Amino acid sequence: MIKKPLTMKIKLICFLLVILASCTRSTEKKEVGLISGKSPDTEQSLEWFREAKFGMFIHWGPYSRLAGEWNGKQVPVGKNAEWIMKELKIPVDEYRELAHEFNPVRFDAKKWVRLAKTAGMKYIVITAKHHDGFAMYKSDVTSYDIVDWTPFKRDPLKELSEACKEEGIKFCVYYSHREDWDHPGGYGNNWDYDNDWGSSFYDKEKFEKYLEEKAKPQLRELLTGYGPIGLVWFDRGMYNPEQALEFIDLIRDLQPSALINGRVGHYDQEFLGDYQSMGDNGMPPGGLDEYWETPITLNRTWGFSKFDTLWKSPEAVILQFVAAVSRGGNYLLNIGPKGDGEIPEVIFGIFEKVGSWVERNAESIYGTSVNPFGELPWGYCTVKGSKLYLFVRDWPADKELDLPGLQKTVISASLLTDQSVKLRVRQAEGKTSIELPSVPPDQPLSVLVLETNGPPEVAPPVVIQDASGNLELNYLTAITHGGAMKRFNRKGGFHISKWTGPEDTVEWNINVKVPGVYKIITDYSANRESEGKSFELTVAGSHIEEQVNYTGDWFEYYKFPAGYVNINNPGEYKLTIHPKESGNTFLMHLRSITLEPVEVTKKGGWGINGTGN
Ligand code: JFZ
Repeated sequence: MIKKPLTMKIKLICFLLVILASCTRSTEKKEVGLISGKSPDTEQSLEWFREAKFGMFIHWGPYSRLAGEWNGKQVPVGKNAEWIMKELKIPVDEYRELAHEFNPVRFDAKKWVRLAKTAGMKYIVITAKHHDGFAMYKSDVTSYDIVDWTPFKRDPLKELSEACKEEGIKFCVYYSHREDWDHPGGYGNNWDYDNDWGSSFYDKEKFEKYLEEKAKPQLRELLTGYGPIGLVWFDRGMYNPEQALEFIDLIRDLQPSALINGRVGHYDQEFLGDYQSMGDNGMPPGGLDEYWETPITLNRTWGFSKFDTLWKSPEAVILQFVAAVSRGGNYLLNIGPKGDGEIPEVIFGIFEKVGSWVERNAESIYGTSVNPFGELPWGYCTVKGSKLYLFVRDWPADKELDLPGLQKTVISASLLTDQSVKLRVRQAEGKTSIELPSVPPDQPLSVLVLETNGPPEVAPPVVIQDASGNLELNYLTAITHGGAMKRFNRKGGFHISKWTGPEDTVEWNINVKVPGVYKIITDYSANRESEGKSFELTVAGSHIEEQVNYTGDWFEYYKFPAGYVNINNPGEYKLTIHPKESGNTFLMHLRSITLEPVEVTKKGGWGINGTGN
């Protein structure tokens, strides 16, 4: 037997160890990964994202030259012009011919990046490959890319990444990893190929061939050829979490600090990635505990359409942007450049006006945290350190602005855009009111800055009975502790979850005007792993222990009675709920708890849960 030199042996052992480690890491991650796919770098990377708040989304490709029309047929306004190949069932060969003529000679990367800066945007997400399968960069994986397939012969992603670097803008890429209407193994083309697959039915061999020979190699090209990537924006996520994790692993290995959006996995499942992605033009009704981003169209399409001129006004953009920031998220505003590389003129006007408002109010936007007051009737709020920024949309006729529940002393108050204008503040019995000038100094939002004696604290919300005497407890008024979180899911909507142990508690303050017996109804969803887990609910001296019912799947919600409570006296009470034991699966996805008054006819020796208070 040939004696192998020592180094060879060591190399072999090391190689085997690496393989072993990656297997265990991935299985271990798979275990945990199925919960989040997050990496240690995520929190750090989320810092720039949380600071940035405002990004430019760019949908640009061969569909931009068609501008919503093909062969005299139009993509209906309101439908996505970038979907023209599928909307009008353009055969692959014909679409490929059309792509041959894509030649955006008026493309100017610096001009695009400067437009983003004008508006106050801090990152740019460009479609490297959309559902049509065409690569908007020089790809060696296929010749179906802008350099090899068109007369343009330039790499717009290279030029954009360099322009972003020069201007200090984060360069990010969009990649349609599941949907590809050009590749015979991609999802979605049911007019050339029978690939209109779903979550359960798909041609595994064909799809995995597409993943191995196109999607993954192209993502590798983007992660190794365009410098630091701020984030990867996946879309129409993988139905199979394992496959989604393979894309996450690729990014963690090649660019560990690159963020991954919440559409790497499918939006109807437990979300993977580093932050939650709202549905298109989605806006949560209140603050979330998990960081999120919403993609927004400037008109009603992502790709350029010559038929869609329903542009948002600068005021509408500013209001929506501030609503997103005050609810703890980022605002990713889209542009659809034309096929010649020019950006529709109207967009410059909108971005200029948005940008001048953002510039004069920048302190109240970048790096701020979520509004602590819950939704405000007159506008929005953000926080930074011991400063509160109040965005007044509806200027009070009596020039008095009420701020409910502030539990810190206001040291100073002024207009943000003219801090020489000091505002008088009265604080009594938990109420804070600010005396305003007669006319609003700014439009569509005037910003006030209040300095408090330390980071602002706010009295927790109190839920009052509705017209039918019910007390509706949901995520908007919940106070979460430990790992319990207010979350969103496209299928599951707004709910509370991520609680795995007794320290992960949720509580509500309730004000009961009508004493009596109340039925407690919990509305939640739970998968097999959570079935039978115990939770404890306490209110008005009643202590209830219940077991979780299996509801079929996460986001399949059902209402379950959890017992009765007898509230003898009107007043404020605290209702708390938490898992009884520790575990590593979520207790449930709780949508709401309702306390419903129950008509009871009293008989001798009567009592509920053996308590009466
Ligand atoms: C997808 C794409 O199909 C579309 O072309 C565009 O790129 C957009 C940003 O994303 O469309 C979606 C994705 C998700 C939802 C709706 C449309 N959603 O979650 O409701």
